[in-house]
Amino acid sequence: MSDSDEIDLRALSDDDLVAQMHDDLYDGLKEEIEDGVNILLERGWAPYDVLTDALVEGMRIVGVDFRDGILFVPEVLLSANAMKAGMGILRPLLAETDAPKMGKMVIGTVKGDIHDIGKNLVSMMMEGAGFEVIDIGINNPVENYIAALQEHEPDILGMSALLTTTMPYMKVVIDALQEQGLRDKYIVLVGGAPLNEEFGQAVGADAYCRDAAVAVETAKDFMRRRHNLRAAATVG
Ligand code: B1M
Repeated sequence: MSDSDEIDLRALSDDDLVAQMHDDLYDGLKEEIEDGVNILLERGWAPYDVLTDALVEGMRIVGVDFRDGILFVPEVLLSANAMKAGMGILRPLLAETDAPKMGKMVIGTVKGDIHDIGKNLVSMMMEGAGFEVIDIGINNPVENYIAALQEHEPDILGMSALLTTTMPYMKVVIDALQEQGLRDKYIVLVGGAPLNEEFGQAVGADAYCRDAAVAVETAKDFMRRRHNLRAAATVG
């Protein structure tokens, strides 16, 4: 029996509940995470705050202990599943927006990489900001990206990589776009924990996005520039 079985989550203060949710995420307790998310929402928390303070911060703690060899893959998988369950409740709330469609993005995790929590979060936030998002999932070879770009004709291509061994694959995709004369058709945004600004430039992306909020702002910024360029071309 876990500690959470004895704890009445509703009796906890907000701070204690969030701390408990970090523990529950660590222990991979899906139902408790779902309950915690619902309670915070009932208490009037904004979905974005539930996401960042309770779930993302909890996953950060899991990541530290995974790195230090305290947690192992099976345990982290349970945490990831609990995180996804919580995100599942928040997704429709974050996507609820009357904003006019800002643009379209195809996003996927690169070949050899199965991490998808960060990518899913970026998708959710982009949808919430009024973008249409086509998520092509994990472990994507070049062919998948190109097929999705041709099928959906987005403004933006987003790529995610969480491993130092898979992040170079982003260059493979960008080089293929270049070779096929497609590179300039898309705004290419990259992200993932091991990346940085310099890496983004080195692989030929338009921008590196540190987190989902930055991805949204960067995407909006590039879309604004794109609209301005088109307007200028029409006038000229
Ligand atoms: Co893995 N894993 N993992 N893992 N895992 C890391 C990445 C690691 C850093 C842990 C560690 O050792 N410290 C390490 C990589 C080390 C390295 O490469 N140097 C690692 C390893 C080694 C591995 C395995 C090789 C372990 C093994 O098998 N021995 C294996 C690899 C499997 C594979 O992909 N082939 C593996 C497996 C797994 C699980 C399956 C158990 C699970 C993934 C479950 C899932 O995703 N469905 C898992 C997890 C959960 C993690 C950690 C703990 C957490 C990742 C996460 O979800 N973070 C991670 C530790 C860490 O990152 N510190 C780790 C929360 C998420 C919200 O953040 O993904 O960074 P993040 O996304 C952010 C930003 O990066 C950015 O915005 C997001 C939201 O703010 N962003 C983008 C991300 N993608 C973007 C795309 C964009 C824009 C922004 O496009 C526009």
